[in-house]
Formats: sequence, structure tokens, C-alpha cells
Amino acid sequence: MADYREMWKKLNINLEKHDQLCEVLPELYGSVYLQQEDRPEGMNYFNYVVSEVHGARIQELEEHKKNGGKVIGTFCVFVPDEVILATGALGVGLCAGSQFWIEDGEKVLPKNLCPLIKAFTGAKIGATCPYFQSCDMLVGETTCDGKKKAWELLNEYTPVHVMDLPQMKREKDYTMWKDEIRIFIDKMEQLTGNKVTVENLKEAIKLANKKRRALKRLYDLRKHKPSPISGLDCLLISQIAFYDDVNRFVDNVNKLCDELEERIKKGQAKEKKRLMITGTPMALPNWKIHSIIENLGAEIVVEETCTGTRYFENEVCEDGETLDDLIDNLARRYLNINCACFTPNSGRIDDILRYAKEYDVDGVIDYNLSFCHTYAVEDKSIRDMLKDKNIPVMHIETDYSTEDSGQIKTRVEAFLEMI
Ligand code: BJ8
Repeated sequence: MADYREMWKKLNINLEKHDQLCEVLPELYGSVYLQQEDRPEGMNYFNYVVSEVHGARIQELEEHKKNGGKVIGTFCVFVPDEVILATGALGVGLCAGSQFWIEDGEKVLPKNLCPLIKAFTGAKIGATCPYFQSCDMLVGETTCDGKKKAWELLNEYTPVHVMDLPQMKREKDYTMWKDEIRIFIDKMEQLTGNKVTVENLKEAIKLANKKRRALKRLYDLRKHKPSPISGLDCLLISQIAFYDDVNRFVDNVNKLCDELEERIKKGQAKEKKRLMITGTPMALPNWKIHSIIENLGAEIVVEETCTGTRYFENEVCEDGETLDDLIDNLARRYLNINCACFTPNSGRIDDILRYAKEYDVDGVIDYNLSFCHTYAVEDKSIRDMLKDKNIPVMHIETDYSTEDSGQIKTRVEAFLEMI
């Protein structure tokens, strides 16, 4: 890897601490990813992206800034990427998935809080994440209480714009969400000095849809029995989707899909037990559950999460004559995401049932980050519905530590024997 220390220094990274992080990641990646057998050639690109995660991509962001562009950090799939792209800015997902950042997060946040929130806060206050350091503005949203309050803390470090997300899906909520998108457009115009027009917003919608289509193509290939790619690899690709250059990412996903189609034609190894993960997102480098399950010989074939189907399902309609038409299209697509912060959220149950059929799963793992109450409460309705359809389901509540890995492994083993 090239020497990025000068760049990190300019970004005010805590170099000493950051060195510790740089030591942990390759080791973890090697043990989780590189030991998988028979990986598609096309995964080499994604290996490269991970090896350069705090290097080459950050350099590109810095280059973009030198040329007058802005970098925007986001934390939720409700924040419309299209607005960021239309103003010529680059968006990066900042949700954090490593135990490494928890200690710093707990310096300012209660211990009994969702690890995702503690980790991203810790990444910022410990100055160990170059993505955070590169951002000109962060965009928060009013989803769960923990996140809502974390924006106030982060705002002391980097300006945070908060989008007020309605938590019901009535017509007046669409109107309100449209208004929030308009306010976000104003904010982005002020920050970048670039106007959002029908032309550039349409272009941005097309680009974001292109990414959605590539991911959908990848997920559709997982419907084959056996899946031509591991759940671990797909999870990694979804995680990388949040910060990689869009066109390059789409090209590489499509190349990989071409290879997977060839694999399917050739026929492959024996079938494995097929599982769906549903629940809270798995931010990079949270590979814990996938790694445990796939090491036990089963395969994860779909994730009904924000690092899965919720990120790419449903395209934004590309038709429209006016800016208002396009904003309406954005509002309709985004408010259609079924996150547990909504009430009611029966759409998520319909999605899970549909995926169970489409991907022909043998069982479902309801994955819950600790202290994420909305998803924890939805567990009951999901369990009831799946039991009703005779689909085995298992709930796993966990954080980023490895302390409970042995116990989870034993439980998953028993579950796999039963299904
Ligand atoms: S659309 S899931 S990305 S809010 S931070 S809600 S895990 S307690 S991330 Fe999320 Fe948007 Fe919903 Fe998806 Fe729970 Fe943690 Fe809150 Fe979380």
C-alpha cells in the first residue's frame, strides 16, 4: 500500500490510534474473507477496495475537494443520494461496524446504546476514520432516538444537517418528506454553490438507479441453487456500495455478475441450507454473523436489511418535466423503504415473505443489534408470521464484540440441524 501518512496528518487523524486500526483490519479480512474457497475472480476488485479503504478512496475524495467539490457523510438509506450527486458532491456512508470504535464512543455515550451509534461516534471523536475527517457536512435523520441525539454531539465536530423523517406513511407524510427533500436541496445548493436542475437531478436519478440495478442483478443470481457466490462476499459488496465511486462500482458488480452467470451455466457444488437475514444493518467491517453461519456450511442468500435489499429495491421513477415531479418521485421511492422506525410497518413483513419464496430459503435469522428497540419489538410479529407459514426462524441479538461468538455458533448449529 502507498504511504498515506501525510494525507492522514492533513486530515487530523490520530495517527497512533489509527495505526492500531490499520493492523486489525487486514488480519480480520484475511481470516474471514481470504480463506473462503473457490471465490469468483471478480472479487479481486473488492479485495483491492478493502485493502485501500483508508487510502486510495480517501485520496480520490481529497482530490475532489481540491477541485472545489464537497464530500457529504450519511448514515441512513433514507437520505437521497441523488440530491448529493446532482450538486456535484460525493456521498459516503459513515455507519461504522467495528468494535474498535466502541471504546471512544462510550466516552460520550451510554454503554447501553446501539453499537452502530457508539461506533460512528467513536470514529469521529477519536479521529480514526478518514472518511469522517474528509466530510464537509454530515446528514443525519430522525429515525431512532439514539441517532437523533447523536447528531447533537457530532455537530460539535462537523456541521450536521438533520432530515426530519416522518414515521408513518400517510399522504401528509409524503408531503412532509417532499418538503424535507426540498430543504435538503437548498442546503446542498448553499454548500456547493451548484443549483439542482431538472437535468442534473435526472442524471443523478439515472446514476443511482444504475447502481440499484447492478445490485439487484447480483441478488437475483443468488436465487440459483446453490448460490454462485457466498453471502459474505455479497455483504462486502453491499457495504462497499456506500462509499465507492458509483460508475466504477457498477462496472465491477456487472463484471462479477457476468462471471457468476458462467458459473451457473457450468453447474456447481452441492447445495447448502439457504438462509435469509432480516433486521438491522451490518456496517463495514461487521461480518460476524455471516462468518459464523457460512463457516458452519450454510449459505446466506438474501439480506432484508439496509446493507441488503432495502438499499437497492425499487428504483426512482426517471420521468418528470419539472423539479417538483422529480422530487415527488424521490419522496415516493424513499418513503417506500420499510424500516422498523415506521408505524405500522407491515410492508417489512410482506417483503420478508416475498423474499422467503423468491430466494427459496430454508430458514430466517432475525438479526438485531443490541439496544435497537424498534427491530427488537418487530421480532414478535415476524416470528408469528413466519411460524404461520412454517418457515423456521431464529432471533439473534448481539453487538460487535466477539464475546458471544461461541454461544451464537452453538445456537446456529442447533438451528441448522433442525431445519
Ligand atoms: S432505514 S435500519 S439505516 S434507521 S441506528 S435504527 S440499528 S438503534 S440503522 Fe437504520 Fe436507516 Fe432504519 Fe436502515 Fe436501530 Fe441502531 Fe437506530 Fe439503526
